[in-house]
Amino acid sequence: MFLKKLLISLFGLILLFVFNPINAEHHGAGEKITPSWMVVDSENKFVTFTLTSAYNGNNGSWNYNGFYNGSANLIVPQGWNVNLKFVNPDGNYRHSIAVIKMWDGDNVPQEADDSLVAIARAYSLSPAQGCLSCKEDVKFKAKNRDDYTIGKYSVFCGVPGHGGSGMWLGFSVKDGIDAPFVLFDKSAMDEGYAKPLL
Ligand SMILES: [Cu+2]
Repeated sequence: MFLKKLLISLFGLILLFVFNPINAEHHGAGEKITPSWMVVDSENKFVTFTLTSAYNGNNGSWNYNGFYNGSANLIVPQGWNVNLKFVNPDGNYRHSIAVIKMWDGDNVPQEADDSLVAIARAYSLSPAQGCLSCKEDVKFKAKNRDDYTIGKYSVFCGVPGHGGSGMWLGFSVKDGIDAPFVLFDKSAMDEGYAKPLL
């Protein structure tokens, strides 16, 4: 009996060991994609992501390129220069982008002004106000803060209620990779979502 229990425990431990790395990766999960809206200039260590807000009806149109709830995670090597080419074609709803620190658990901010921005210059003008029918190049260097080592951020719509309702993408700055990429996590999207821009 004891031996049986021991064996079951051991088996459980082995299962945990085998499956845990997958679970641990869950937050950074997804399919690696090379979307049309990402342009990489390796020679100059420069990456451009064109992010169109209200791209389609997903999440009540509160999305970027059709992605929301972190379903796209932009991963950039430490030290690269980034241009988030923000486009809001919508004439009725204001939107913005602000790169803010990833929150813990469910503590998603309801709005984000420039005081929440986690990487120098990584925000569009007055992110809590947003803008209508507007474009802005948001250029900054992907550099982790000294006081903040996990490298996980969010590209967030700062307009009150938007980011808090899912209008955000993941953004990570990583050491040890030599090119940017995007992870698409379909499981973060609602069932029946329209195709995001790939
Ligand atoms: Cu918005």
